[in-house]
Amino acid sequence: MKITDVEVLVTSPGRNFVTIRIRTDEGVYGLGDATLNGRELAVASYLRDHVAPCLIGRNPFQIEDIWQYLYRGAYWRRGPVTMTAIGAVDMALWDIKGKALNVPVYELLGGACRNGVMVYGHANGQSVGEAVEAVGRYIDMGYKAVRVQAGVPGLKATYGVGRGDLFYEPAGEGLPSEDVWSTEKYLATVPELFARVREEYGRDVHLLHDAHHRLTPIEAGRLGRELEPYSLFWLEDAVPAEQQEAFRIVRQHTTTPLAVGEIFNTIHDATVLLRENLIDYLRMTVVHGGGITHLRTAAAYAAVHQVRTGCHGATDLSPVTMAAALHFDLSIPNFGIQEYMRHTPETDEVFPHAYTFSDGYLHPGDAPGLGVDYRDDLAERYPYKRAYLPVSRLEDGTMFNW
Ligand code: GCO
Ligand code: MG
Repeated sequence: MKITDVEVLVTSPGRNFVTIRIRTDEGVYGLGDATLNGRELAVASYLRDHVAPCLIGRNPFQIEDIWQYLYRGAYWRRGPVTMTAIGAVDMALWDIKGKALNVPVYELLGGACRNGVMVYGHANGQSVGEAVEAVGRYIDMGYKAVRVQAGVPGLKATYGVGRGDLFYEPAGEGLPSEDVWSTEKYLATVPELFARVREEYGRDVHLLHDAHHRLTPIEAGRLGRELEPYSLFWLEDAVPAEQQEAFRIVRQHTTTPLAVGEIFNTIHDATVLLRENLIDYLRMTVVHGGGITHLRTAAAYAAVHQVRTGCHGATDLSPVTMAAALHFDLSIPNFGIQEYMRHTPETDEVFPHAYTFSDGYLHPGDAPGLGVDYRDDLAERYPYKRAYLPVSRLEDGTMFNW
């Protein structure tokens, strides 16, 4: 089998997505997600201009060799653009192999280790009261785990508080909007939020929270300690993710489990964290972490240190990534949880998929390959629209972390 064509497809059914479609001389094709929120066209160009020409004529079954060729062969290693591009190619190759051999990808990865993949949904509200009510709606839908975020009094917009119930989408059309942030105001709200949620729904449901890289190590340690009575499943991105050593301080001050890694691109971003047991969950994803091939390396390294996975699964990761993540999650021994932010109906129509949700669990389905398709006829109706994530400033105007 030989690769004959590599297409890079850009569509915006509710938000921008970049997809790679690799075709072969035997008619089988594979799909990969190449979406990097707010920097989509950089990855599209990397693939179209630099990667696609090198793939033509190669044997798509040589997944590992092609991964090494793209990673080592670029000389310029790592980084979100490069690793997203490699991740997209890798996903498409696993898809091709599964389809050609007529098996779902999880069978190629060693087979199912569990019946389904526990996911967490996103409950949020402008106020603590609204957020508490939203948690109830997720529990009613069958979710076993819920992330909870609430607006902060005195701040106009807060990370994690969305425009809709199921489709939280922070990116906005046009140039970046600017949010205002106050750590003091935020820290004053969060413990009350979780006290109220536990009071209302008891201790059966898993609760998660995302601090989105905004705290100093000592602030994070304090928040973690204040949240201990509410037994969180995890506190995510407590401090900026690139500061691996900062987690030593957080860890000294709290037993609240810690998760990080949605912005990591390779295992080299997490070696200190894993070696020193500074985290409990690694959130690297298939799309931004170099594909299924590299995520297997990362998960194996994590398993050695009793760290479990909790792959990123926001709406800016397309259904192709969601499917790839589910095949991966089903097959590894140290799976923890999978994030599941539902896509809009327009997105789901452009990417028909075999995965299904039932009683708090997702299953990738048994279609050959990844089990996702791409409807060109629908995708063409939604041209690319420039869109960015917001940026954040402190109340005095100082640039901060969004
Ligand atoms: C999460 C993430 C997202 C990111 C988004 C950026 O935990 O799901 O933090 O909300 O902000 O994916 O593109
Ligand atoms: Mg996050």
